[in-house]
Amino acid sequence: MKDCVQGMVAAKGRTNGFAARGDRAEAEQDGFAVPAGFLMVYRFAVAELMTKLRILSEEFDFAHQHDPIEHITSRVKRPDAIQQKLHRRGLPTDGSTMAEQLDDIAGVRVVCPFVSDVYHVAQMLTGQDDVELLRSKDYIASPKANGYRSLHLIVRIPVFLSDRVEKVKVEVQLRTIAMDFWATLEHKLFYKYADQVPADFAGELASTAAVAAQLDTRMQELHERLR
Ligand code: 0O2
Repeated sequence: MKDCVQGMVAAKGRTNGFAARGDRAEAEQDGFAVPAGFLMVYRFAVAELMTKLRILSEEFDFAHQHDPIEHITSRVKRPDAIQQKLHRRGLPTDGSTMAEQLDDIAGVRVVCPFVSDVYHVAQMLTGQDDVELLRSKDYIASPKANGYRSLHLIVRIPVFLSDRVEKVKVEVQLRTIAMDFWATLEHKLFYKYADQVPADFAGELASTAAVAAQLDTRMQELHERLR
């Protein structure tokens, strides 16, 4: 596994992690009140999940001479993105609404070599006693109309603080290198259209996703023949 612990939003100039600036500064951004300390537990949850995934990666590689994880990235949603999402859904912007209604404040993206690895990593992760699977969406079995494929899990894990345990939700996106390649470029190409892909592009886009899916199938076959 390549240790690629950078924010999914790094391209926008921010990195994730235990940043020197605290939650107080985040709370003040754009006048939007994310309660002080609110995002901290999400950073801890991401750190815990990253550790779990690194252990699975290294130990599986040791035991089976195959690393099921190519790389992992993570991010904690920025206050302005949290605010936009709440506004879009017409929800109040208090801390408990944020925690209850938003599943992706903490996000971890796991990129795997083969499709079989995606399901295997998901199974190993959700099989752990302290990982509660709340929801899953399998966009590999049922791709989105634009061709997007990935396995999305919403999990809840305990974060042990000085005086309490908090159960924190994390969105885990698992995908292959080919799926990640497609999703990254699709996001870049159509970002300015804010998800409204021009009609004449839709078919073209879906067919590029089909090419990526074919690559995955052929690579999976080669992987199985060599085992
Ligand atoms: P970001 O910046 O990546 O966080 P939600 O929008 O999460 O409340 P929904 O629609 O059920 O609810 O979410 P879903 O379908 O599980 O997808 C959420 C995330 O998946 C997105 O997060 C993207 O990261 C990714 N995703 C979903 N569909 C597409 C797609 O068509 N193309 C690409 N490139 N990524 C996709 P955000 O919040 O949009 O952005």
